Amino acid sequence: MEKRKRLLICLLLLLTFIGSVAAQELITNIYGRDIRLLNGKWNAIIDLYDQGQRMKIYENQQPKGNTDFFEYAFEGGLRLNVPGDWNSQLPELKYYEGTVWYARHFVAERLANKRQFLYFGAVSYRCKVYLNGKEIAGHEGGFTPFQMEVTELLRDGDNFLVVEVNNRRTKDAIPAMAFDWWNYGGITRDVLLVKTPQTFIQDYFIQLDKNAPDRIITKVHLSDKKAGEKVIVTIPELKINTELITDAEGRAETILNAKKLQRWSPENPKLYTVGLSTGSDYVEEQIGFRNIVVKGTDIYLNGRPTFMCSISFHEEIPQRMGRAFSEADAAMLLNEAKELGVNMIRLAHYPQNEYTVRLAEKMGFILWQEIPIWQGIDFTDSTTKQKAQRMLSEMIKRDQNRCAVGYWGVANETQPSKERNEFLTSLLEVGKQLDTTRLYVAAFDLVHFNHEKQRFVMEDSFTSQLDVVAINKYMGWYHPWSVEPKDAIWEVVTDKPLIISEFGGEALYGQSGDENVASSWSEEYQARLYRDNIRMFDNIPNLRGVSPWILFDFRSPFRFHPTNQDGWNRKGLVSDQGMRKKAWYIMKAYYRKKGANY
Ligand code: GCB
Repeated sequence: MEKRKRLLICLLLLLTFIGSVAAQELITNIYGRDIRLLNGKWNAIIDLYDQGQRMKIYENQQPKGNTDFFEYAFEGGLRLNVPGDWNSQLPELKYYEGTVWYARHFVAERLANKRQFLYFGAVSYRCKVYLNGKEIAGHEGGFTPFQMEVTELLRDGDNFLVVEVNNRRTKDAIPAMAFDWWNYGGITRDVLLVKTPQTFIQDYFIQLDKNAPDRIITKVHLSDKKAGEKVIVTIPELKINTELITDAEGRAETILNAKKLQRWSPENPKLYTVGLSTGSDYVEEQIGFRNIVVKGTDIYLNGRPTFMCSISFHEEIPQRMGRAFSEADAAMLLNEAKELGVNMIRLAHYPQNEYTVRLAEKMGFILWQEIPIWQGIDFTDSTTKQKAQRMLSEMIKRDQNRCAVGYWGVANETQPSKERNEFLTSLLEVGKQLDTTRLYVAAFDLVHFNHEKQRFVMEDSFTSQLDVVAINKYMGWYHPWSVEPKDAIWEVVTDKPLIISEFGGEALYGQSGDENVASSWSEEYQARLYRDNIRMFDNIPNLRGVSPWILFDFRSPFRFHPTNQDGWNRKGLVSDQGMRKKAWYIMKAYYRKKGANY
């Protein structure tokens, strides 16, 4: 009996624990809500040996009796900026991979007629959240948002919030043990306290049907399972004012017909004010509408075959050697992309912050967003698979109404295997359940020259499941030219559109050298490599876009060359100091020429 009782208690505890850490459905358009930013200077403790848990430092106890003492205090110690990575804030944290505890006080009010949530834009890589001494949530994945309800947990007056952040690389993580960018740790995006009505509009999807220029798919989900609730959707500029009624699940959906719709495009990134209201809630945001589909080997944007003149960047400000996190950071990165003359950006290699996505949409960039399934992922691990599925849904849910997003990327440079195929197939299933209005893409690095055929070829059965196949190919850098660029003919997944999602080579800005010698790390070599690759592009019949690697030089721990790299991947078209290399001008000219096609 005793044993059974104990077992039952254990089970109950476990259930409470699972309940407390379970991810909650994200609130759509968080910045359009009644929010308060909890950014600023937070107190921090570096916990290299993971002792904070044992010491329960999240309780932040103060000594009371004469014999009381605590071997920690948040007050009077390290202070870190939130949002921000920790690596760039303190020399001793530059290479740090481990735990840092963040803490701050904030004043709140318990409100009888409102619900309140804590929302984190991103915490890298895993974290536990403690409010007023109790663990209330946990999250894994460094690039997607999560939230938790705190209505019943807040105190009137002072509240104490602690986040235990850990960025140690592990085999079961995404990305896993090694990746070609800096492993920034910290609370890297905004922290918000959000207020909503008791029953509120939790989620809505308002996007154009992929195949129709005037049918707006509209789906709304209330926070409670309330049937018979009225939801009014308005788009004043289109004279749309439509009433929907929720079903027993609190859901309602319809198709809005929008005859005189001006579609969003890179040349005219038109957005409409869309409002949603119920008896108790109102939310609005700027939403755009566009069609993106594949027919044969073409990508059609708003019914027009479109060539993707793309560029990639990491979420990093090179001059600061730190993560980008603000609207000003987004403007810096995007303005430089605009100068290059692109109509698309591949946000590599993980979902980047919402400021970047929203500003990119206003500026007219088509976006490719992807999750960090980057080489070396353990496809045999079912928990890793679940993590990937969750990351993908968090990415999609956050940006589902950003028409600028044309592509969801599910993987970068993976090797064929049964497990890999099952893993990625499951991701496509999860994605398509949530969103059928974008193209699904993955990048592969398996194209090789077949001497018998005298052709570049690739065999990977998984490509058949994708809308667009993307290829990373470093001709002239990791691969010497097997034939002259003019003879480098491609026969790769010939029935689908191909995008060269990466090509390039390294050059140290300001260094001149032999254009034929890679190890000169010279701008001349990089420029020549660009000219050669551009020559080869003419030999790829189904090529529908290119995306050089990469806009800016970026920090990477495995770039060891002491003088030419010194911890930087130098494939940027623009240097770490913001200076344009020779290859930048070649790419700009190529895009100007291609511009005629979009
Ligand atoms: C790749 C990766 C990218 C690397 C790049 C490189 O194939 O996708 O993340 O940074 O090559 O520079 O080697």
